[in-house]
Amino acid sequence: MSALPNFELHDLKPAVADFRREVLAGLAATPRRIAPKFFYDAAGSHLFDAITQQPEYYPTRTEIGLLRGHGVEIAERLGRQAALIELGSGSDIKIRCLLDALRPAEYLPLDISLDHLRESASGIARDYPQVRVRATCVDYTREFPLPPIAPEAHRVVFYPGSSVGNFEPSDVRDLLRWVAGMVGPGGRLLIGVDLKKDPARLHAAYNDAAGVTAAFNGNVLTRMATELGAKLKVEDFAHHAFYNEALGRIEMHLRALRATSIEIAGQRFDFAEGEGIHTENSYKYCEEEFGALAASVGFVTEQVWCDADRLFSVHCLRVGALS
Ligand code: AVJ
Repeated sequence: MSALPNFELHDLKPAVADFRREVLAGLAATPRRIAPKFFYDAAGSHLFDAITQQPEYYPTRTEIGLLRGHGVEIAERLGRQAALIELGSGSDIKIRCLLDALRPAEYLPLDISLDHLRESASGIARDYPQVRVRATCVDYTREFPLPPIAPEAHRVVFYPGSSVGNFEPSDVRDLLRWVAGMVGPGGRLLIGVDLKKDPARLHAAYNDAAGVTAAFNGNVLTRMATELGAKLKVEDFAHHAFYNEALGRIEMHLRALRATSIEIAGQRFDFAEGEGIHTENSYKYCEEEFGALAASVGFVTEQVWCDADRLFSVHCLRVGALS
């Protein structure tokens, strides 16, 4: 890759050590769990891209439709020449829609997957030479130092894809507070939130017929084997995803098809048939429910865009004076 004058990459090394530590703790816990952020190595990021192409997986194309269809209005809300910070530089298409509409002075993508980040952010630096691109490889679910932004720059955080659904509702407040601190009073958050809907529709989105979501889920086992040297049989585990209506969330698990075990760093974890590892929650919200959550930490809802079928929502939130 030739050097681009408007591109910088900072690697804060969301280390392998964290992966090992969290996997060991998660497998020792009851119920067993692994955080969904560990899906996203290079292979996992590509599998996620493939998920977004599945006919059953409506969130990505619906959100892109909203960003395209309301680009001008969104840009007017957010204001031009912003410092645009993106949490999880997931989808190239979405950020390009926003960059086209918004023309920010700076773009600061944050992502846990280094290869994915480098590829996507350098492509953007190449195609948007007027935008200064400063990418940071980091686990943004924890606080970390942002690259310095001019104090007078007005800041906008873009958090697309309903990744906020991965957080427990109680933790969403901490995340939103942290974002509010990052953008400061008057700063804005543009956030994609998947809506509550017919459970059958939700179920289908996380159980695509081509089995891509299953492969994405299983990829965390492959990572454990290759990166941590875990002894396990990937084929002993099956993808299990369902909508938990009482809790308003999709749950994904890796369920043992037969008695099996995982050995890591001299520790052995036995699984009875049917026992699982909980790998993801994806919370769904009503529009008002999310607005109330945001308001509880001092965000003012300026506008919400939804598609005609009310599958997905994009919220423009402003940090109020009292946050
Ligand atoms: C990236 C968290 C928004 O919850 O829909 C997709 C991840 N998991 N299919 C989601 C995911 C299974 C996705 N998020």
